[in-house]
Amino acid sequence: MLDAGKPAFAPKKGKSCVVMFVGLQGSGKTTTCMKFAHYHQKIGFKPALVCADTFRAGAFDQLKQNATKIMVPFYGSYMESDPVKIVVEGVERFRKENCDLIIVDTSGRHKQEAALFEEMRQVRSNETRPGNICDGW
Ligand SMILES: Nc1nc2c(ncn2[C@@H]2O[C@H](COP(=O)(O)OP(=O)(O)O)[C@@H](O)[C@H]2O)c(=O)[nH]1
Ligand SMILES: [Mg+2]
Repeated sequence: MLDAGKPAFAPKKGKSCVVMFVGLQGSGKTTTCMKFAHYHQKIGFKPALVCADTFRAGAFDQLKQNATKIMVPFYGSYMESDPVKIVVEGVERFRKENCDLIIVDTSGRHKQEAALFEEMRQVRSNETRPGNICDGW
């Protein structure tokens, strides 16, 4: 998405596109997810937000409050600790609702941890399948 050597990534209206935000804790993922959702909503997309941060306390509340403010539908759980499960359920739900930009907010860590990379790989591999036409993953 941010590779200057490639054409700029752009989701396509009416197609089911999933974008996953990955980064260290506090790097601005959740805030940027909101800006990304809000911007695309204003130009005619139907965005949705999935909270796959089950690591940091308050992460779902943060997403929920901000998503409510910009009036974008969201999915998450206070009980479920497996981010993969939440993403599979959330993406499935929003695909059914014809959302064309499904934004997945993931958890961060204080430094690059092997466990975090593994979690991101699992979240990603569960959602890269036919029907996901964007290669923004
Ligand atoms: N100044 C500034 N602060 C930001 C920006 N984006 C996020 N923040 C702040 O950085 C902190 C962490 O942001 P958050 O989106 O929760 O990061 P996350 O842990 O990666 O999801 C919060 O206090 C945000 O308000 C930005 O573009 N500029
Ligand atoms: Mg966050």
